[in-house]
Amino acid sequence: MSSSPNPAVTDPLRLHVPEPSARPGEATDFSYLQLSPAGAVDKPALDVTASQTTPLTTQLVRVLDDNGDAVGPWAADIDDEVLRQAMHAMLKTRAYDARMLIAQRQKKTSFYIQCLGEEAIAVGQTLALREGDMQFPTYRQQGILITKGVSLVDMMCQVLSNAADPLKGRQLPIMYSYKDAGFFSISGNLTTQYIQAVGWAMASAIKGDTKIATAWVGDGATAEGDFHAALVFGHVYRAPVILNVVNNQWAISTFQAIAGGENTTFAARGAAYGIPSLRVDGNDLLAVYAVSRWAAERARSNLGATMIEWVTYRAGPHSTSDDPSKYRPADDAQHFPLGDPIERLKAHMIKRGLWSDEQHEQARSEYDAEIARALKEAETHGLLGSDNRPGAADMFNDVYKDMPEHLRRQRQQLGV
Ligand SMILES: Cc1ncc(C[n+]2csc(CCOP(=O)(O)OP(=O)(O)O)c2C)c(N)n1
Repeated sequence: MSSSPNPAVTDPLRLHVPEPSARPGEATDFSYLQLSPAGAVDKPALDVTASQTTPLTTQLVRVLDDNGDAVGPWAADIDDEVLRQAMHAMLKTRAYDARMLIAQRQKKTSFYIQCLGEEAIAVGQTLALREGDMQFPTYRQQGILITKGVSLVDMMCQVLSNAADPLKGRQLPIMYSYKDAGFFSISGNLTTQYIQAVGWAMASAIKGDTKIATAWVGDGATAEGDFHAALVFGHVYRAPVILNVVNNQWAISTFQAIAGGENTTFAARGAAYGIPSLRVDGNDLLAVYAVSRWAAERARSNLGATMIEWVTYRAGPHSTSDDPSKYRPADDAQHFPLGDPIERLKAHMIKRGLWSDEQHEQARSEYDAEIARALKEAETHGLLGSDNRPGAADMFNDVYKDMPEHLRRQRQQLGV
């Protein structure tokens, strides 16, 4: 009797469509996150190879433990002053978001995006960089600008698209651009900045400069082709760039599993392309700072790109146009096992004698007041629906370096 080499298939095939473990009214099972205890993950040598980091891409670098203590190999020296700066920048970022959200609800602007719960990542990395480095952000890294002390009034004028808008009303609110602050123009097209950051870093190397670039992308946007192109170029040319993936578990209403996160990690992708990669607690300011400094040092030492997956949670709606209660449990953020970045840093700083509940409350109310004052001032330059806005003639400038004939004609047709 001979057995058939190709037995008849009886079960029909089924398409697998990943789903989150919970929908509204249910409780998320966060066990998919694969957490490591604080202090448990090694700190590799700067010249580590990608394959040596492969085991680390399924672990999680964490410094702050549940008692607010800094533990393990990544807990090394962080200045008290850096911690204070980080706390102030995180509180200010949160206060800015809260105020701008209200401004949108009051119809002062058409649109806003918060970074609630993700403040530590942009703030911590910015503090680990140097003047002259260029960051290629998404719309959820306003913490970079606030850490750098960019004028709040100026940022607000962009959000209000008013007469003092530095971008002359041409861009959707929150799509900032601050070349001098090392903040590359935000584009609405997801992931385009990722490959541009690698190119900028390559240019810095070609010129023999000492500046490095940082690239930012969300978990959902890693599914774009530009993500893969960036990894290939970053690896091939050993570009001095930090490739950040902010895994906040959601891309609008889609869970990270549908972007390719099921049974793997985003950090694992970097290692597979030949880029040393780490997976890090994004709600742990000390871990963000330590790992960012390490990656920056690797880049400056001509050791090439580093990929960092920051594990965090998008605690707020995707944007002011989104209602997350339609697709995820309303109390999900409170159950996220990595907690809140501000609360965790606060507990650590109080333990270290650098901060107190009173100072915390005072800083919070001072930022609320400062931001309210800044918004009042920004509103004197106009807001949504007012006539106080950039002139229509501006609409035709800067399409090209010099205005071509057909744009001149269109401007004349408009009579401006
Ligand atoms: C090329 C492109 N496709 C789709 C969109 C619409 N869009 C805007 S934000 C977003 C979700 C992005 O999610 P993620 O990358 O996880 O970042 P997060 O918003 O969570 O920070 C989508 C699909 C877009 N802006 N550009």
